[in-house]
Amino acid sequence: MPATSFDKESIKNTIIGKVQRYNGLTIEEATPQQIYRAVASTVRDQIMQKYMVAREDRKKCRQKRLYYLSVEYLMGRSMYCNMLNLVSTKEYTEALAELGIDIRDVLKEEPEPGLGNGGLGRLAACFLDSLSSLDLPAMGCTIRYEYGLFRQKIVDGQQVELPDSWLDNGNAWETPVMEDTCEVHFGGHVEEMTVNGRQQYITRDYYTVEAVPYDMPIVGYDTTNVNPLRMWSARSPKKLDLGSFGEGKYVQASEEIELAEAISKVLYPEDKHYEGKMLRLKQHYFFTSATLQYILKDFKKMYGSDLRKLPDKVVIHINDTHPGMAVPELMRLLIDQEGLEWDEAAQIVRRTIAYTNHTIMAEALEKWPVSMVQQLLPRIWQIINELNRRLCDRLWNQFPGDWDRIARMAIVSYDNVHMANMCIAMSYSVNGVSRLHGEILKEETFYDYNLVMPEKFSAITNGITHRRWLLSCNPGLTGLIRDTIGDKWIREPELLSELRPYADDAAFREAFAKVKLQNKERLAAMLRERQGVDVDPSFMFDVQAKRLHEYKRQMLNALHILVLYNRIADDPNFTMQPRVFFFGAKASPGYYRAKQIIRFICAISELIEKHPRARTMLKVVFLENYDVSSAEILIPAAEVSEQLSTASKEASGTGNMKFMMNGAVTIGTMDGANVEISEQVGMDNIYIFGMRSDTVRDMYREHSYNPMNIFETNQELRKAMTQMIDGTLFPTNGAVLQDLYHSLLMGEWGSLGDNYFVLKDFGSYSMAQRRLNNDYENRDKWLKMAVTNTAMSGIFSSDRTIEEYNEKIWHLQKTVR
Ligand code: 26W
Repeated sequence: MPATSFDKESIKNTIIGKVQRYNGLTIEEATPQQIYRAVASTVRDQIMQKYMVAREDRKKCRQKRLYYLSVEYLMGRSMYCNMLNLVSTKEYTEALAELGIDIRDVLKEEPEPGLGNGGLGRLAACFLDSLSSLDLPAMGCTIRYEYGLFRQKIVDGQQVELPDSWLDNGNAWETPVMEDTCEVHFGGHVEEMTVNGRQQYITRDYYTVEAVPYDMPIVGYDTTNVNPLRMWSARSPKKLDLGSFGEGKYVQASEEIELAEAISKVLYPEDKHYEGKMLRLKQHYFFTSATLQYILKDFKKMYGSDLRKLPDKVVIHINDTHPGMAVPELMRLLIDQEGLEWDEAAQIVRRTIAYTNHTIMAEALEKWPVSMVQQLLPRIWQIINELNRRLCDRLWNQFPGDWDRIARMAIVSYDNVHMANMCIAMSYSVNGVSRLHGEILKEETFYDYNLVMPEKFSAITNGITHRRWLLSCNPGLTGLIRDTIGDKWIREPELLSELRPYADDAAFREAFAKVKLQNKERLAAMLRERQGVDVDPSFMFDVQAKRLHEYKRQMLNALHILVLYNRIADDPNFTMQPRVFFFGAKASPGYYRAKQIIRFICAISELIEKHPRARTMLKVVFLENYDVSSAEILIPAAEVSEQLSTASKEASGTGNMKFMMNGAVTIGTMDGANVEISEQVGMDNIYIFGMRSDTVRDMYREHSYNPMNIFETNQELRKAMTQMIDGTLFPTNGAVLQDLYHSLLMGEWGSLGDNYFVLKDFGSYSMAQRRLNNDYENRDKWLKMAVTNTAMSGIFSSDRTIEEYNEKIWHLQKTVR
């Protein structure tokens, strides 16, 4: 037993003691929230003991350290995963039980930190768990938003957004680190002068925002390694001056304070369309500058003042381009503060920064109006401009006269700063997040850059932490796997493949089915409690859960459900496997069409409920406020995983991996990581449909696709689409879905409509669904597929992903003790 593990008795006594000291109460008198805080504090004590060891290890080993910068970290709740990584779930569960407390009631008290939109933020969270568990030295860096992603309610079939004030009762896991507070400067103007023969740049009349770090310890599984997640909070350096109270300046002063603190107020809920909003730029620069200042401070403390060694001791990984201001900011610090020459500084930057791209959607590629950068960050603008000038010089030599190419590759063009170009030009590594995505980056999105610097490009397929997404969220399945193949797979998840032969073992299959049924019952209970909805666990559970986007094609799913409804309604002899279709999806508040899709789904749900026979085999449930915590209940209950993105559009997907690991069978396109999932399980254990990504890209290029041709030939589809606007769904107002309907049939900007090929792929999707429905009737066949999916999911553990990043990009040493 390691010194840091707590036994049941000491856990019990610590909790009793804390409730007494914090609240002056006995356990019986304490509220659930008070108990939660006492338990969290106990778990934290245990982690802190390890944290001290980890910090000593770091000082001793003096290893290179990774800084993983991301504007989003979608952590989910911490308590249970922390207990799990401390290998103490049993001790805590029993200790609480002996105090008369059900651990589940304690876990429910934790607010979920929803500091992310979707895949990108959740990936960062999975990475931290794996980094700690693999004994790699790292620090996650982000913004401590006071409000995370909005909470979603469905009112009258429409999305309503509510603020997510997750910090109301404080955050039990964080500690402020006041001594690392630093200043970030905005605005002003730059003065150039020569001091001792050297050109100097001094910014004057800037305003200051203070950056205060809060650290959250991330403990690895059964190890003493603990890495911090550092969250920066904005604070005004101005203190309210009570002396100015009488002079009426009080209001102005408090307004200034509010403006400064607005920087870390709220997470932007857009994850597709990029809008050059000043506040967003402030957020990005704020946390990037604070992080870089800290990195240099820590480096100098550990290794002295020779910054040329920075690349040997530090790697800065930027999660998409959002922290891309790290490039000019590091240049600025090295030149203006540390006195290095331009070329030296540029070389250090190019050897220290690595960049991951997460999307090829043109509208999501980050760009900032020059005027905005100039005004907000005048010195940074100078540096960007100089980086651009030198880059374009080089390109001009290489491609004389090729203006188009140079414009495509430039950092600054058409009055915008193109963040991806800056990140590629100034980093040593650019990676995509699945094999297919990596290829598209090279052949399409960054074609020109790949010609010039092919050695930078690679692809590393995403992963998910099997500790949260199997061990923690699916104890039933975890128990069954342990009873069957032992527990070596917990450290080496690819050993899950030892389960594969058990797909042919009838007793195992039945045990597997029993676990699935229990998870379906657990989901049903949650829905009854939270939404007052009743679902029948004997129905097939089919789930599409992800952000709402046209490219993810929730429409394909919805239209197909409407077609099924019509088959039932029009033909009294038609039957099918009873099925519940679950949707979980938040729409960006300003994304009108996405919100219309939610209305469409909810309207279909109501239509079905009104039909006595349809109700017996079809149901649609829109799960409100899909977040990490509800995913942990939803995913283990799923039997079918819907991964329907237009091929080439989904960079990887990670939900697909979570469903697979929990024994759901995928119906999906050959997109992102679905391609690799299909290779792992084999084509017999997945339902692949639709156009392949090269065909999709050809069709975009040719502008030849006309959805009207399909509308006119596919009668079932035509009928369903017509029902969108003929009063079937909205009897009192047929025009509600007008725009959505038109978007599928009529185009703009040279397209003939249906930009994501919903109609084009509908036939193929509908056939795949028919096969799936028939196969589900064959219970043995279905269960074999489900078991195979779990068995082959090990490669999608983020442990594998992180090992690959480390081999190809980071080159960190594992802490040895
Ligand atoms: C509006 C600014 C903006 C633009 C793009 C914010 C956030 C983004 C992200 C890049 C969107 C995102 O989350 N991408 C997803 O990243 C996952 C992790 O790599 C992939 O699995 C998903 O396929 C990809 O859509």
